[in-house]
Amino acid sequence: MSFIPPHTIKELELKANEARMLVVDMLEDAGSGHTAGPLGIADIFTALYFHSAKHDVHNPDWEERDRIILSNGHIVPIRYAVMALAGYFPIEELKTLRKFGSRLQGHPERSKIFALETTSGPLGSGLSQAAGIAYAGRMDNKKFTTFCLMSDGEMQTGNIWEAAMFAGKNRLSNLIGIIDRNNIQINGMTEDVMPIEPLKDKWESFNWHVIEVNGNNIEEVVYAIDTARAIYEKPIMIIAHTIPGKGIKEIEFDYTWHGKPPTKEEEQKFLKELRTLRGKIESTHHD
Ligand SMILES: Cc1ncc(C[n+]2csc(CCOP(=O)(O)OP(=O)(O)O)c2C)c(N)n1
Ligand SMILES: [Mg+2]
Repeated sequence: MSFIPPHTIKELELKANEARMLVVDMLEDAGSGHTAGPLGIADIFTALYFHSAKHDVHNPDWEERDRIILSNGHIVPIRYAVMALAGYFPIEELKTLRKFGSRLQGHPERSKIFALETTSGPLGSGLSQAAGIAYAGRMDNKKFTTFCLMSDGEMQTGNIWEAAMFAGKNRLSNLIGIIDRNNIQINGMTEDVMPIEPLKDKWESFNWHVIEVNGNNIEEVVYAIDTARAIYEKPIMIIAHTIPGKGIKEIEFDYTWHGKPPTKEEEQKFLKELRTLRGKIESTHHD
């Protein structure tokens, strides 16, 4: 397993913080959208785009690129923010989120941005797409990895488990799923709406290798992806335990923030909180 220098982790943490600030800003501008999910999964998207995934901003169609499939399309603001920071489009374009005619719709559309692998929004379909892409990649003898980001709410959909069976049967070790286990969905806590536990046991029984991590700890996320790449003859599921709304105390753990944007006043307050957090990260000494 590769060693990640502490200063690299710090850089990633700062990047995730910056992406969170962009998310708060763009959602307030849009006046609608999802806040809790994007903030919670910021560290994972940052780890992928700035460290773990193979991709080339100057050649988005590069055949050997890792495929990043976003199944729970509603959390796309964080993907847009991280992609903008990585140079896929101008930061100013984030202001057009959800605007008529914009490339940056509330749910991602591949026809508008080719650097996205799929269009998504209807929950539960991403893993089937990802499993098909991974299967085709193996048939073509390609070395890329297919990542599929999913939400815990999606675990309640039937299509996920068909894909789980398919990938397990075909030993798709080039497929790495990541579940945002944030415990919330649109109208409550997952275990109240429709329990999905024991989640690890479920995936293992479908012949997947399961890794559980703190999804808000970038170092853990990076090492988990490293480990996943070394697993032989099984698809891998990373269950990432995250805090919905991570970084902003008022939003953390509160499912009512699933699908509402901050007001102008809240935006200012939240940005201040994230700036304080940035100061803390900057002053942390990693030896
Ligand atoms: C097939 C389908 N049914 C319903 C919806 C509406 N919907 C959008 S997000 C969501 C909640 C899903 O839970 P989760 O993704 O875990 O929410 P989060 O953690 O982001 O708050 C629902 C029901 C949808 N997008 N697709
Ligand atoms: Mg959720």
